[in-house]
Amino acid sequence: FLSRPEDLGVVAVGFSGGQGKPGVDAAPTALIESGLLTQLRDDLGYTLHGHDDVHFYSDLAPAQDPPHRGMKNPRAVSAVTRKIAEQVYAQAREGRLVLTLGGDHSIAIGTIAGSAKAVRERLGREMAVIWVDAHADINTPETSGSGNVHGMPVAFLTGLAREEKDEFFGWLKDEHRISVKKLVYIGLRDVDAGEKRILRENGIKAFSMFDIDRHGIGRVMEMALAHIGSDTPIHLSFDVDALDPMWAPSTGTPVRGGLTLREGDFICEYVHQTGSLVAVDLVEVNPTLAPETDLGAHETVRAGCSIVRCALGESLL
Ligand code: 6HN
Ligand code: MN
Ligand code: MN
Ligand code: MN
Repeated sequence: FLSRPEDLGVVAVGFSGGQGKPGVDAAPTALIESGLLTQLRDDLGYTLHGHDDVHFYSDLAPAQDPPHRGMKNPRAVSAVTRKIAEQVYAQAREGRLVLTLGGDHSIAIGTIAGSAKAVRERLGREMAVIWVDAHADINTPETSGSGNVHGMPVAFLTGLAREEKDEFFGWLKDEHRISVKKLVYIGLRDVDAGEKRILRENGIKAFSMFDIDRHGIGRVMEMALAHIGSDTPIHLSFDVDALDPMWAPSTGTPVRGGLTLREGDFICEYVHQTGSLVAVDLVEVNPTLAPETDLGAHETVRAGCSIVRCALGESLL
């Protein structure tokens, strides 16, 4: 009822400017070459829209992009995410489910801004976000130790971080933002001290690996959905580093002690089953980072494909 599931808008973004390691820009091509889109079309029956090429947006990066409030590549990340917001909005406005293949997690500034705006217009509703990640990505420019914007998207999307100027995310308006009340984290295990304070002070719902071990992933998903409330459109933003490096070693900031592939797939299946999914991001696959052997990259791409297929209903009988 929320979107026409047979129509899938695809946005493929080869962007790495939200962090320092090259190679995450190669992920969309690797995922597509491994057959992901073909599977979605032929096996799951989706009609694909807008998938014709991977966008790199090198033309949007200014020649000079010095730090601003400690943020690295701020103009490039702002310009690219603004463009992504337009692309995702254009797909979502048509009532399509939107799949975005990243790219580092800074691109979620664009994907969530675009889908939140479309959901408000189409359904008159405020969208919820399920953020599956080892990290909370809710640093403000001031709390960030790294200056990498992929550690800040949630702060900008919730309005906890703000900027006036268009060239530094000032283009983000209320229509693009989400409420901290409609945000749920799953899989956290490497949260900076400043981020913990932000989570606490804003009463943000977060299920860490401790909670998953304690309750099991089934109960955690029940509690996550209970928090969001039924009939609420859901944007699922999945950072592949939520998975244990055993399953997804090729990623820029791996953290041990993560989700099994099966737990990751279950999260996606569960969200799919609600019928409320409006958009999915898969980010932070870096096929050029392959600890030990080349198998690392292959396995990580394979895990990413599995996550996406489960979110799009592969497991339904
Ligand atoms: N990600 N909290 C660290 C930072 O630099 O702010 C790590 C962020 C990781 C971001 O994995 O999408
Ligand atoms: Mn992330
Ligand atoms: Mn992460
Ligand atoms: Mn850390």
